[in-house]
Amino acid sequence: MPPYSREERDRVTEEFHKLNKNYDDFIDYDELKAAIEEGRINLTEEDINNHIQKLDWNGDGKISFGEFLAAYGKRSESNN
Ligand SMILES: [Ca+2]
Ligand SMILES: [Ca+2]
Repeated sequence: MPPYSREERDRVTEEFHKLNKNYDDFIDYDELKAAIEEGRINLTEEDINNHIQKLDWNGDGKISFGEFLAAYGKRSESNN
């Protein structure tokens, strides 16, 4: 588990809750699609499946908070 500062974790949590409209602890296809339609994330509808596949480590078709957090960790590592 990569070390996250409290601020980073708070930011990821906030980001996750913005996308997770129904508070079921997962981000799914429909929620990503809604976020795109509202202009909150910078993806095309065609990107959604690719994006989910990349983030969805356990293959249940949804992005859990752990998977979301891991994706953020990878992103900040590649910036270093
Ligand atoms: Ca959800
Ligand atoms: Ca998953």
